[in-house]
Amino acid sequence: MYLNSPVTQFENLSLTTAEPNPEEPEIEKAPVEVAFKSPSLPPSVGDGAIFLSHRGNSLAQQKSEELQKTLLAHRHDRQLVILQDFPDPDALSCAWAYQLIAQQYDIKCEIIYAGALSHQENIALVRLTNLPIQRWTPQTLKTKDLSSYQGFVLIDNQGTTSQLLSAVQQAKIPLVVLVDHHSIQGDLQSEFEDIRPYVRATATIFTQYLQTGLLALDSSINQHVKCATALMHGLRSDTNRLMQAQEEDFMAAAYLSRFYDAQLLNAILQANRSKRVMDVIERSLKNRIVQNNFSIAGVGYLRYDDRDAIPQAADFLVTEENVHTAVVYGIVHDEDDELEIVIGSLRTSKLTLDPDEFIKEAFGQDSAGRFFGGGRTSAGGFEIPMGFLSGSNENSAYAKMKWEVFDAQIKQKLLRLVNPRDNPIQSE
Ligand SMILES: [Mn+2]
Repeated sequence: MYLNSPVTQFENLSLTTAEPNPEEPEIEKAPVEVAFKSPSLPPSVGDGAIFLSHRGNSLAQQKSEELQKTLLAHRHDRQLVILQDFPDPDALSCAWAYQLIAQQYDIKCEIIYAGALSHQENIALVRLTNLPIQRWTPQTLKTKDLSSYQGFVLIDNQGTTSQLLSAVQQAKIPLVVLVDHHSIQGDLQSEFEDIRPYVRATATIFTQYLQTGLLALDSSINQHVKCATALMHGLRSDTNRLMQAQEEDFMAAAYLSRFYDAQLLNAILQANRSKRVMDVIERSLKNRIVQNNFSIAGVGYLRYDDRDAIPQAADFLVTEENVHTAVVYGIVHDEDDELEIVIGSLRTSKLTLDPDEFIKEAFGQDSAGRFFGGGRTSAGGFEIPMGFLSGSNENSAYAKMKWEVFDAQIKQKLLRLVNPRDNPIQSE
């Protein structure tokens, strides 16, 4: 569900590299025999391995070995790496790291997402690093021959936040690799699985894979430097600029610091917010209600490309005095207004509040038993499809009425948890 991304905008096409870029050079494929390390990954592989074994991080070592075995078993395959519809820096950077690792085994990965790159920093990240990502809308999917892929991969998500999941499942493509740090969201079966909800960023997990020798980073290879920079950005953004980082995350950042480009990271972080994003933040301020230290704001309708204004507004609302948790939500619609979805983000500084539990409790499950959202430490999100009620907003009175109903319903569900009432009989 991820739910936790930042903001966006790219009507200015020069800003976006979301479309597949046929010129994107395929990375040179090293001969498989040379490229992979011995399957047993001896501790002598790279000093990172020693680093980790000092900490007794045998899980990272063991998972790296398992992943390597899986990759060996899938040499020469073509895989789809599916990200959440609105990918965040953690997802983007890890997918890239996976692609670089996998290509040593002559596995050709295409990194795809269905929604939009919706945070100014994500657009800058993709543009400045030439991050090899492609946007596949459900329409794009129809033009693709899915039978040419032997497997798919989920990174920093478990498929619940991607419109593409059902298509690859229908095409009977097997899930080969699943790496995530969100709580378990379903019963997906994956050949290789590494889900560590206590790790703050998937970038930490991938950096550990690199450290244990799955890919030897080389500062003289431009692409490695850019990928390390992307991982550093992913790690920082999922740990609130390292403020919520724990030892493992700091160790990963320390390792990346040998390779990353500080100036490039700085350029990514300097990306400015668009006016439309600023407007959504303004609406969230105006509309917020504060109860029991929760700040709740509905922001009405917003465009797909501005979807990431929601978590940014939540980031801002949670900074108010006496507020420990902020929830911001709105109805996001695509260009044709055909597809509408309620999207919300939660941010909390309250250590005892588990965003995953809170969101699952507040919104429950859909008819297929899937939760509408979930979370990780300090952040969470939800997506509620509007189905039959989507569209027809040319009638503004209708659009307004529809928003009011959703707004009231979401508020009720949230307030039920914010002001729990043990006694349903109200005494005046
Ligand atoms: Mn993440």
